[in-house]
Amino acid sequence: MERLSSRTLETVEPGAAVSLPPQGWAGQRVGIVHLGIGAFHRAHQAVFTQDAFAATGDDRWGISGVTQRSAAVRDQLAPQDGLYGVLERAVDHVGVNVVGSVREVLFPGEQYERVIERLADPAVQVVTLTVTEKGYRRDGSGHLDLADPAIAAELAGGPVTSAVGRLVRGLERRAATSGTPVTVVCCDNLTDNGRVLRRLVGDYCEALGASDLAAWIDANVRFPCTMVDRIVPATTDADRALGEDILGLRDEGLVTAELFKQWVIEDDFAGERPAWHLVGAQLVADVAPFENMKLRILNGTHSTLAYLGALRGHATIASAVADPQLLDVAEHLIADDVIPILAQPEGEDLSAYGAEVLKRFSNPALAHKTTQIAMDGSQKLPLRLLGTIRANLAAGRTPHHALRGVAGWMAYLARPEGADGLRLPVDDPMADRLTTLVRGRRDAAEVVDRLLDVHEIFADDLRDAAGVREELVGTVRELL
Ligand code: CS2
Repeated sequence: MERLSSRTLETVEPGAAVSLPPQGWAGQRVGIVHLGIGAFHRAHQAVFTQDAFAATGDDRWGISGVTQRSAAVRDQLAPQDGLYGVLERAVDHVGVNVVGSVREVLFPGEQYERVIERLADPAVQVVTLTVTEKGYRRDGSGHLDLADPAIAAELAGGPVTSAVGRLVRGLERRAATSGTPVTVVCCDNLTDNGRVLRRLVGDYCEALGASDLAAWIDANVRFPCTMVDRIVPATTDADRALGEDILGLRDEGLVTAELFKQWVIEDDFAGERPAWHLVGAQLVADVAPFENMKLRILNGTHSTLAYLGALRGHATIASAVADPQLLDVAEHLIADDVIPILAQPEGEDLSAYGAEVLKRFSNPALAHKTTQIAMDGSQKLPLRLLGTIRANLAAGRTPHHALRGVAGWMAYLARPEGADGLRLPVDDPMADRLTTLVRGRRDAAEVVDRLLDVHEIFADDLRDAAGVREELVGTVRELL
């Protein structure tokens, strides 16, 4: 079968199941650099950007996508002239949206200098990032982790491999050349993500002793906060086969997503930006209420269902949420533990939002693996569940369901297998330490105490908070 490319695209008929990039897609100039071009970016910001191009014809916002660690995405997309499909799956719909926003893919392992030039290019007015929670390399206090091996190596003069390092080096070049202001849009699931990134950039400059650069950044670079949302599970061979059936072409860059997508962006830009606001993105003064709603309702419940679901032998989130016992936990987590401590974002009804999230999780066409969401728990737990627990404790309540989610993570680490022999891999930057502490242990109190002592995750307050340890021990015992 022929491969998707600008030439073969001409053989594809648009229709109910296929939409094509707007006329002129190949002529878009690069105006955005994206660091971390994984599946999520391709199914989210790149789609908003294509829609904005379709709505306005403004061709200044093609994307230069930068890979993180490997050349894989470049090798998938370069032979396809940057084109790829988003396979959109709902219970009663399947279709492919072909996207042409990505105008080049750079692999910094071989093209580092190109990446720096792009970041400095005055035509680039927006830099976006999706490098996952762990990609920010923060220490327990939210500052740049100077002991992180990648950061330490690059500060000692080695190759620059971290996202923050590349960003700072690109801004340094920009300051030294055109000096054009730029907006850096963090699109990862972190509380206050824009401010977090700005702090890390500041820490990096400080570690370099680059106070002039830090001052230039303060004056010329904006870091708006954002909330991003779309469920994008890892692409499977079955997805690729389905995409081929629909397009009649092979697509090595295919990504899979639900129909829903949401993007809330703090309206704080240093220069121009694509007309994302015309195609569904919400530009607001304060993102925090939206971000907390999403992280605590959606992601908190997602992680809880992932750990408890995997332990009960559910391979996917759809299967976990179809389990009445787990649905009950999810509903109570949202209604009893999360909603009472949330601020109401403008225009959102929190209960309706929670119900919609659970409905999205139940989409059986997505096959989102519990073990995929279980990844990087050490990074995700504090953002998704521990804030909820702290806020409840401060209000004098015990958040039983959020604690059950944490107990699920603990039992997942301790148990190599869930029900029905489902393997429970530990994929986490702290995997070695966490598995050495508890993998294979059967004594619930020992498992809980050893994990609660991990300061980077729990700080000291939760270990000592009244009732927390007892409740965790009871639940972990049950789960083991
Ligand atoms: C998921 C998220 O993998 C995970 O941990 O919870 O990636 C989730 O699918 C997205 O945040 C949805 O927007």
